Amino acid sequence: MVENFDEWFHDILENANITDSRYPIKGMAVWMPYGFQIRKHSMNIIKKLLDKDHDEVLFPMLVPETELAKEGIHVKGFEDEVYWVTKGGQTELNEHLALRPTSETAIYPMYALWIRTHIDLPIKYYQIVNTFRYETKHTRPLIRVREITTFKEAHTAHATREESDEQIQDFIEIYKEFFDDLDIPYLISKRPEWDKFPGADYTMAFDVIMPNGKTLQVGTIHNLGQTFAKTFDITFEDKDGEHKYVYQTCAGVSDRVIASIIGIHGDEKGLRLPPKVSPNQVTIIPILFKKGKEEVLAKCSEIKAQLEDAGLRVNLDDRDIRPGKKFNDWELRGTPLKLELGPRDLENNITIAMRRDDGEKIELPLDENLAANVLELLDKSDENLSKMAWNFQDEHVKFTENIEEIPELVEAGYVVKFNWCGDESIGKEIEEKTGYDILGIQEEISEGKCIASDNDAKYLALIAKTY
Ligand code: A5A
Ligand code: MG
Repeated sequence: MVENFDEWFHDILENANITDSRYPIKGMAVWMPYGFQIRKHSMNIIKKLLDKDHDEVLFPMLVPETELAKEGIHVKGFEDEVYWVTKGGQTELNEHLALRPTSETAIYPMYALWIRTHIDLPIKYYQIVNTFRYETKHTRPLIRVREITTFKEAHTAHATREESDEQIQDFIEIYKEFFDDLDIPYLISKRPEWDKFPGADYTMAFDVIMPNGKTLQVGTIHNLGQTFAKTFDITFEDKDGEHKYVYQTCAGVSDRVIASIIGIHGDEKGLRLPPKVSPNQVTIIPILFKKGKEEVLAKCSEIKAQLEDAGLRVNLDDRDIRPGKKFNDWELRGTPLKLELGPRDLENNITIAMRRDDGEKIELPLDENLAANVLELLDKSDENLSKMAWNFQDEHVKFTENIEEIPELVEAGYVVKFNWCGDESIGKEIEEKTGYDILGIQEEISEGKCIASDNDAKYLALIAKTY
């Protein structure tokens, strides 16, 4: 799987009913029912986390050209990726309309109208929408799409720089909780100057290591400073009566979150879904013979009801096919826990539970403790998925003091940690010499030398092969 990860990933999307990429536009795909459910449960988690102190809104998808063009650096970053609406019916539009590649230029002109005084601040809105980017790099389902169907973008405005910096920390905590719920480990870094979001003061990023060693940026958090505030004239009257520009931040995750769930937890048999996002947390598989068929099915329905009462998502697979085929199907689809029940089990008043994460089989009595036992197994499986994934990440980050070693380490599947002085020219030299991207800096250090110059090291930085 590791060797052929891209192929494995492509196949699983189709075989597990996640997406169908045969839609006749490059970089766009259909969400299939099973995939849609994983997406829905994942989005419910991030919504719940944000709803604590953000408000959900919904902006139009089209952005007037004049607004998009206003912020010079921002538009330069996106101009090659924008899809344009130029006609309404037969009529050439006076003003061309962009399909949002992201929504700063849709949202901030409205912030300028809404924000009047310090009482209106902070403002913390988010939306989950589709955005469009005419990506020129190789497109891949969920990973690099041209219609990002699941773009969660949050946009905040604050009275002071300190508050905007605190907001960045809040987003980091929210994303940590989010990825923890998905059992997904992450590397957090501050992007280098030359790789920050167009228009941002600084960008913090969450990267994951996929099984082939390539990193995937799964979330970004940007401190926008006052750049957009000045462009879109977003001002407020402060307590001292002075008119000031707001400080802004924004943060986004996308379909890549689903790609990371699939890629990081999957194995040669298929998906292994974390219980919190699995469409079915438990799948009951009856083993049916002519004799006693009705009794077994009746018991399976009873178990289903019992587990649903405990708040679980349960599926009873009563399709008229071989049990072995059902086992394979649900292994492929990654149900965390399967319960098997045949006539003999019924006689013994037990069911055989099988964990997808480690394949362990456990006999469970069919009594009033069944739901509690099942919940415990799901918790264990959740913890184990997380543990295995964090172990993988820990084992795939390596420190070196020798720049010559970077290519062999990266090609062997590692993200490499190194000392860096922080100079842009040296950073670019490191990227050029090794052929990989600096993800960013992780922490400040006060000892050691830069890996590529005589300067003192200032940061621990990460470099990797990226998607
Ligand atoms: N407005 C800010 C939040 C923004 O647009 N940031 S961003 O450009 O970094 O995008 C947010 C996240 O969307 C990225 O961190 C990345 O995980 C994801 N993303 C970006 N382009 C994508 C693409 N073409 N396909 C899938 N995901 C993408
Ligand atoms: Mg891009």
